[in-house]
Amino acid sequence: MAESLRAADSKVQRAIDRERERQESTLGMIASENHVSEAVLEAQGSALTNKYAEGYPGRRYYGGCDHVDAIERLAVERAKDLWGAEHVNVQPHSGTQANMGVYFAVLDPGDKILSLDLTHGGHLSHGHDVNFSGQLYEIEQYEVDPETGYVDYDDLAARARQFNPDLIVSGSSAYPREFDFARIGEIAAEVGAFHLADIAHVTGLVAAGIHANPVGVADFVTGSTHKTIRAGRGGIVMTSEEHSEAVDKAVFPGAQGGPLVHNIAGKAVGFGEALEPAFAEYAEQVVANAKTLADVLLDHGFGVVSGGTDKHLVLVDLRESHPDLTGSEAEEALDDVGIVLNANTVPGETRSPFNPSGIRIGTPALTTRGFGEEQMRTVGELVVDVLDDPEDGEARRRAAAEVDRLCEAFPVYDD
Ligand code: DSN
Repeated sequence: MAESLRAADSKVQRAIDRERERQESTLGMIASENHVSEAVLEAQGSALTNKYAEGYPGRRYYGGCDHVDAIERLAVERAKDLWGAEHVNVQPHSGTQANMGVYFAVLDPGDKILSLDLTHGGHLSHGHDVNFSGQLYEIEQYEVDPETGYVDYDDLAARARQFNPDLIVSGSSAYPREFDFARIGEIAAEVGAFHLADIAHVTGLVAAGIHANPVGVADFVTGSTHKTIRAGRGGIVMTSEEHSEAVDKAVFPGAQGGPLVHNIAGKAVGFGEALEPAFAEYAEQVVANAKTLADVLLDHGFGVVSGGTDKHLVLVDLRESHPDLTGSEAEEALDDVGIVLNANTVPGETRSPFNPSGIRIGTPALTTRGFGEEQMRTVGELVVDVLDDPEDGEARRRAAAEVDRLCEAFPVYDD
């Protein structure tokens, strides 16, 4: 039992070592990723993984739950402090499971959901036909205005009146602007729909008070806990007392079995860190860095959806500035020099999801490493140099050397 992973399974250990080295030696710019603290890693990699705890604190279906009860209560209380919700469920295994919990709480199969189209920045779990949400419910989608790149609220309202949804989802995975939660709430109230605000990407920015908070405005707020909030991996549902019982029943036993208590411990630890004043400074820097990145790209003629960003990500539409370069080719060229991001569909997409026309670039992970605007400007210039001529080997070599220098200067973990 005492054998270390290195001694017990060198193949898995080697792959973990390599992954850790990859994270240290590349610039992680996938907008949904971050680097959690050693403390969060320790909590997630603890003996808690051994424990089954179906149910909720004080109401479990298994014995021996005193300590995991204490941990789950801490996660819930800290989440209430961060986002101001009356009721919090920290058990969803992911943001998608959090959305499932809300759908199961208030919808029946065949009910109607109005949500943002995936290619306009939405998410699979908001009703895409390859996901359970698109298979169980009838879906109508709103879009962004093709001219401005902002959600077209008049169109959203018109579709709501015509479609008569049971639930409207605000929230996104690749929309660079804040949602007008109050306006969507008014539209939902007008048509008698519930309003779910999915803040998966911006949980940290909302907690830090630099992004509008839909808690108390929307009926339900879901999020993931490992993106901008930088806590243990998973999801969260927030709601009022009124819907608390329905949500809890929908998450367990409705959608899930035993909670992942090691992840819940990681959530508790990360939420505790986010309650410290330094976290607000971090979140502000995340946004300042994204704005700097957008400015550099705009200055070099790149198409930036909506002309900039309010948050942690920039969505680049390559079609006008680089018509011969697809998002996947851009992702590959940047990956080659150690800048890791993802190809992404863009509003009005004319290619395919597998080889789309854009790239999504995020700043949460680099900001965790200590990057400020100066470094972000450098990174922006590297992106420009590589994408302006992906065949230029000399430019790639220069970029790779600069990536090495930045990685050494800003390590992720001390060891
Ligand atoms: N996969 C996440 C993202 O990249 O946005 C969302 O689930």
